[in-house]
Amino acid sequence: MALRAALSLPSALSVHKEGKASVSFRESIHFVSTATAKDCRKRDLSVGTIRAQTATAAPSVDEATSQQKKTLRKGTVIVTGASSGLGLATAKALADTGEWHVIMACRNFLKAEKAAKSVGIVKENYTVMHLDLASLDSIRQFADTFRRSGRPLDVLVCNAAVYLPTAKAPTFTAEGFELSVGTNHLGHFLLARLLLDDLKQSDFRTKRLIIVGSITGNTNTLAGNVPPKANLGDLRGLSGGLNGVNSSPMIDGGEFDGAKAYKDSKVCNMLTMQEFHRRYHEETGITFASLYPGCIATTGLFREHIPLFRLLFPPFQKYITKGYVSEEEAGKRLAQVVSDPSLEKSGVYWSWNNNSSSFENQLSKEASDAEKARKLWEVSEKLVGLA
Ligand code: NDP
Ligand code: PMR
Repeated sequence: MALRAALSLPSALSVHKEGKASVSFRESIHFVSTATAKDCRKRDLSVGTIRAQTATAAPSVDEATSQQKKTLRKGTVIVTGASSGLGLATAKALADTGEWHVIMACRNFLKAEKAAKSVGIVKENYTVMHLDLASLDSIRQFADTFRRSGRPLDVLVCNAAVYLPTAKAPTFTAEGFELSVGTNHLGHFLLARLLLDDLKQSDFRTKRLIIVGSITGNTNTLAGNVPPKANLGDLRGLSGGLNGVNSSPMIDGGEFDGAKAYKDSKVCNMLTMQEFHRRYHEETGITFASLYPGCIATTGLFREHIPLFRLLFPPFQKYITKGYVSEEEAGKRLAQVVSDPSLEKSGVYWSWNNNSSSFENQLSKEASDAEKARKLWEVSEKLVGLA
């Protein structure tokens, strides 16, 4: 009964202490290339030139060496919100392969550095860069800083999120968007749009844009039917600027509800991935994907929830719904979506079954509504200053 109450009842209490991310990882450090980013760029350019000139001829010694070097170059992956939970576990899983350099795009620089050290990510395999998704200026600055670093971009993972289930009133981003949708959707929307050209230029073996979704935004599931349910309506609140002053802070124009705002933001994430796929996959060859990594009930996502919820949620998911997954396992799943050749298909919402094998999942009616996705895209680009 207590469990049910904690899992279903909102509370006036809110917890500001961070949930502990207890991640235990197998230490496996592989070969690490020590080439600088500039070296990578130079090499890639030369590979491109040689390829174009010798399209039908047998490979020259130079070309063979360049091709070899090209496959040896590490991929560069940006992971937003890599300072805890899923983002950190994914950064660790990717860095440990020795094949990836992870840009940890985080709002708290020091926390991210400490987190990387605490899970043992080797220094050569990551760089922390500042990114606050609740500020459009910060996002633009991040894109500039990343470009100035000289690294190519091969994969972008839009992972960061906030969840404010106990908030009684809305809070806002620097530009005055309700914080959950502003951070989880609008911030990532601008970031992904700004970095699309960089992704296009990648000549790595794979180039991907991944936006983390969730089961709770999908009303074709039991989890997605726990109230309050996601519903974007006709986007009237979003069209009005989501600012709570001359428009509602909720996408559908309704009263503020923090849990619903999060679930709505996840629907936006899944719609955005599909709209990217429709607009750009054929032209660019970029793989666009979303996923539900499983219920990672121990992460910092629940830091604002009441203590009883945080106590009971992990055993509830472990023993009752059986939807629980550890941070380490979830990190491996997202790392697969980043890197695994068998998950190259674009436009897919990935999920995993109980024996941890991936499958293409079905999205709810709303989360696969192409017309809504197009409208969401157009309204979002106006709000973030792209149109
Ligand atoms: P965490 O709270 O552990 O991680 C969220 C990350 O987002 C943190 O690194 C946090 O930074 C960062 N973040 C929050 N706001 C901003 C901002 N304004 N700018 C930059 N970074 C920000 O949660 P999870 O690991 O659980 O969540 C990761 C993703 O997984 C989310 O997209 C979530 O929706 C999704 N997901 C989670 C599930 C779960 O069961 N936990 C289930 C399904 C999907 P900081 O460390 O500074 O707070
Ligand atoms: Mg849910 C198979 C059942 C299932 C799964 C996989 C989840 C995942 N949840 C399930 C069922 C239920 N949940 C049921 C039956 C209840 C009512 C007791 C329930 C309740 C519940 C609450 C109160 N669940 C929650 C909450 C949250 O606050 C979490 C949330 O909605 O955050 C937005 C949550 C979650 N349940 C999940 C997952 C993955 C979450 C985390 C949120 C997310 O990132 O989507």
